[in-house]
Amino acid sequence: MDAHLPKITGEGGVRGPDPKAMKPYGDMWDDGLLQISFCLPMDAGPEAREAATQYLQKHGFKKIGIHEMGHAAEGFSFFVAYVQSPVTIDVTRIKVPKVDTPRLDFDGVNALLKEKLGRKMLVVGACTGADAHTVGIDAIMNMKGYAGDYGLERYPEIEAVNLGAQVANADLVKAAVDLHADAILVSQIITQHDIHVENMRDLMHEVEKAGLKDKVMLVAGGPRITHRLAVELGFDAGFGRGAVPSEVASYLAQELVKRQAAKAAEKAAEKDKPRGGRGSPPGEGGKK
Ligand code: B12
Repeated sequence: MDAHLPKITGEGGVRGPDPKAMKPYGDMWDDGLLQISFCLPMDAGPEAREAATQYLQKHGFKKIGIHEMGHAAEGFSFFVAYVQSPVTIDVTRIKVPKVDTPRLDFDGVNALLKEKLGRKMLVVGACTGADAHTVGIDAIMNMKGYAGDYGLERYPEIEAVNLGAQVANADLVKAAVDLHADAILVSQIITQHDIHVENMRDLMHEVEKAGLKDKVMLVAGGPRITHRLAVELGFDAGFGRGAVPSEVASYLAQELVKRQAAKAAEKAAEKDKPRGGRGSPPGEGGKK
C-alpha cells in the first residue's frame, strides 16, 4: 500500500486515519459518511422517499438523510442521500496490479528506442466494435496528444497508425499483421452490459487466430479499463481514465526492448548449444 495517508495536527495532537480500519471522512474523522445517488422506478413522492429510506436501511446504513428527491422521467425518481456506514476497510492489505515500468519522458522514450531498437517501434490502434468514441484513442495516438502530453504520432522513434473508431477487431488484427506491428492498442469506452469485456475477448480470439499472441504487445484503454482487467483478459497492459500518451509510450518502449533482448539472448543460447552429428566434439563421431 503506497498511498499517502493524511496526518492532521489539532487539539488532540497529531491524528490520522487507522489504515487497518479506515472509514470514509465526511466532516470529521471516522464519521463514515457516504453520499449515494440512485434512481427508483416509481414516481417521486412520499412513498418513493420512504421506499428509498427503507432500501438504504436494508443495506445496514445509519443516519439516513434523503437530501434530494427529483423527477427523473415518467415513472422514475432520482435521489441523493447521505448515510453513515459502519463498515471499515484494511488498506494495508490492498494490492493493485499496475503497469510498473519506470516512467520515461518523451526524450527518454525516443533515446531508448533509438539506442536499443535501431528502428521505429510500430504501433497500430483503434476503437473497435460498435464503439464510436474516437477521442480516447486520439488522445493517446494523435500528434497533439492529451493534457499537454504529446501523442505517439509526435515521437520520431514511433510509427503510429490510428485506424479510428468502429473498426472490426479482425481488421485491426489484419492491419497489425500487414504492418508488422510491435503493438496493438485498443480503446473501449462503452461498457454497458460489459460489451467491452466481450469485445476484448473477441479481439484476443482474433489475435490468437492470426498467431500474434506473444508476438505483439496488446494494450487496452478506456475510462473503465484497469490493468487488472486487461491482464485477466490476456492483454499485456491496461490504462484507464486520465492516461497520458507518454506513460503508454514509456511502457511500450521498455517492454519491446526487454522482449527483443530476451529474444536475442535466446537465439545466442541456441547458437551456443552443442549439437550432435557433424557438430559433435572430435573423437565422438568416427568411433565404430
Ligand atoms: C463525446 C461523447 C460521445 C460522442 C463521441 C464523439 C467521438 N468522436 O468520440 C458521441 C456523441 C458520438 C457519443 C455517442 C454515444 N455515447 Co458517448 N460520450 C461522450 C462523452 C461525453 C465524452 C467521451 C470523451 O470524449 N472523453 C474524453 C477522452 C479523452 O477520455 P476517455 O475516452 O476516457 O480516454 C482517456 C482514457 O480512458 C484513456 N484511453 C481511452 N482509450 C484508450 C486506448 C488506449 C490504447 C489507451 C492506452 C488509453 C485509452 O486515455 C484517454 C486519455 O486519458 C462521454 C461522457 C464522459 N464525460 O466521459 C459519453 C459516454 C462515453 N457515452 C456514452 C453513451 C451511452 C453513448 C451512446 C450509446 C449514447 C446513445 N444512446 O446514442 C452513443 C454511442 C455511440 C457508439 N456507437 O459508440 C456513455 C457510456 C456509458 C457506458 N459506460 O457504457 C458515456 C459515459 C456518457 C454517460 N455518462 O452515459 N458519445
